[in-house]
Amino acid sequence: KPNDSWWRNAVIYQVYIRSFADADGDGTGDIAGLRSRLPYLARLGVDAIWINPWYPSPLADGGYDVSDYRDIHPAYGTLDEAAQMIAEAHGLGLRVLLDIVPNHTSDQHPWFQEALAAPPGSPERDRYLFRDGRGDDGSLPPNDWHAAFGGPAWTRTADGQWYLHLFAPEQPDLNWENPEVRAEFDSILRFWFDLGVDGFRIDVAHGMDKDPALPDLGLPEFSVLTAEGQDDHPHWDRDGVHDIFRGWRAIADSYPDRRVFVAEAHVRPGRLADYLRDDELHTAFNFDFLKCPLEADRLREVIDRSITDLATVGAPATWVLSNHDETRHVTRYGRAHTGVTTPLRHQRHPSDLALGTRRARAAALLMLALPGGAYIYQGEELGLYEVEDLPEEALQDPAWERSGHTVRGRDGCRVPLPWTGDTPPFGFGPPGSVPWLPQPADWRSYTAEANEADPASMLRLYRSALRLRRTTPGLNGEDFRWLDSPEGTLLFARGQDLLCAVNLSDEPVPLPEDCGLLLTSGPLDDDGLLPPDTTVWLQRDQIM
Ligand code: TEU
Repeated sequence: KPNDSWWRNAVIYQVYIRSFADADGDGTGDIAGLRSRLPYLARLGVDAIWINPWYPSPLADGGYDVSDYRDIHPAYGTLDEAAQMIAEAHGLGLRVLLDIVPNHTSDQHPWFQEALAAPPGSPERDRYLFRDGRGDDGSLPPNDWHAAFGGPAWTRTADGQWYLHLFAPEQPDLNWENPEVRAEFDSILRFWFDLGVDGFRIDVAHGMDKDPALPDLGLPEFSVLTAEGQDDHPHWDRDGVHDIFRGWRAIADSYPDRRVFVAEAHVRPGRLADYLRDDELHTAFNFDFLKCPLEADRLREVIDRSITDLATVGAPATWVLSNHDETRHVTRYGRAHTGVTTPLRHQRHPSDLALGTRRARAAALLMLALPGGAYIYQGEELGLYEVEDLPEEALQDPAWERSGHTVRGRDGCRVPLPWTGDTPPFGFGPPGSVPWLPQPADWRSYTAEANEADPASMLRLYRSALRLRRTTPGLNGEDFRWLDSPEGTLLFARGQDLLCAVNLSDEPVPLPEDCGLLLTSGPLDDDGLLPPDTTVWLQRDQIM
C-alpha cells in the first residue's frame, strides 16, 4: 500500500484519553497509561489511533475548550511523553491522529483573555465574534442563534458587548475571516506534524465559516444539521470552509509522507463529498451510518448512498457505530427505536442489554466487512454499554447544567475503561484510585481480562474480524456487490469469494449455498440457519 493512502481502508481506534488508562492514579487517564496499553491496541489489529483533545484545558467541555494548542494537559503528561508515545506507536505499526479544535478556543485561552481586556472594535476582539446587543440598551443578544448545550449562543461581557459561542459559553467561536486566526492554525498544524503526528480529526469542520452579517435563523432550537432545504445557512456548512481546508491540505501534503485529515462534519446527505475533493480533506465520519436504525432496507440505502456519493470525488466510504458524543450502540440497539442516538436531544428509553449486545456484534461484523475505513470507539470492543444511571453529582457534560438538568448529556459513554480485576477501578488506575466517573460493578465481566478469557467475547470477535480483514484479499480491495437475499436481510460480496450476510428479520434464514463459514457474530441455529440479529462472513467455494 502506498504510504499516502493507508487511510483509505484503515481501522482507526478512538482514544478518549481522559478515560483510557490512568498510570499515576489521579483518576484521569494519561499518556503513560496509553503507552502501557499500546501493545493491546496493536494486538487488537487496528491501523491507527485518534486521540481526543489532550491539550491544556479547563475541561469545561472535556477538552474541546483548548487554552494552549501547543502543549499537553498536565494531568495527561508532557510534550516529551507525547513524542515518546508517538514513536512507540509507530514502532508497533500504529499511526497517531490528534484532534484539532479550530471552531472555538477556551475562554481561558490567552487570545480570549486579551480580547476581554481590549476595547470593542480592537484587533484583539476581531479574533472572535464580538457584537453589540440589540434593544435600546443592547441588552438583547445580537441574533437568535442557539448554543449546542442549551441557551442562547451569545454571552454578554462586562462592557456590554456580546460574544458568539455555538457551544458552551466557555468556548468562544473564532473569527475565521481574520488572517491572524488562519496563520495561527497553520502554525499549530506544523507544530504537531513536526512532532510526528500522522494527521488530525477536525472538530466541527462544518462550522468555522459564519455569515459576517450574522442574520437571524428563525429556528426554535440548536440544530447540528443544516436545516433541510436551507442552502445558505449562516453558520453550518458554508462554502468558506473549503478555502480553509485547501490551505490545510497544502500543509499536510508538504510533508513527504503526506499527513491526513478526518472531518467531523455534520452535513446534509450528499454534502460530505464537497469536503473530500483531491485538494481538501481526506476522509470523514459517516454519521448517517451511525444514526441508521438496524433495518435492512434503511441500511442498504445508507450504505449505497455513502459509497456512491463519495465515489464521485474518489473518496472511500467510512463507517462508525459509536463515539464520545453518542449513546453507546449496545444500549441504542437494545431499544425499540435503534436509530435514536444523541444524548443531547432525546429522552432515554428502556434498553434490553442482551438484545443490544447481540445486535452490536452483528453490526460490528457488518461495519468491518464494508469497503473503506472504519472507526472503533474505545470500549466498544469490550462490549461496554452506556452507563445511564451515573449519579447526578458525578455528571460533567456541560449539557447537564446548560439544559437546566433536562438532558443528562454524554458522560455515560465516557466512563473509564475496565481492564482487569473484580472491583473498581478495574485496572483503569492503580488499586485504590478513584476514576473521574464511577464504573458500574458489573463491569467486572466486561474487563479486557474477562473478555480475553472468553472465546466468544466481544474482544475476541473484534480481533478475529480485524485479523481476517487484513488477510482476506476480498476485504482489502474496493470491490463491493449486493446479492439477492430474503427480505429483512443483507447479503454482499467483497472480491471473488468473500460474502457477508446479515439477518435483521425476525426469522432464521438459510445461508447461501457452497460456502464455508469464516466468522459469525453468534451461534447458527441447529438447522444451520442464520438466526435474527446475526452476521456471518462466508468464503465461497473456489469451484464457483
Ligand atoms: O461535536 C460537534 C457537534 O456538533 C456536537 O454537538 C455533537 O453533535 C453532539 O455532541 C452530539 O451529541 C464536537 C465534539 O465531538 C464534541 O465532543 C464537542 O462537545 C463539540 O464538538 C464542541 O467542541
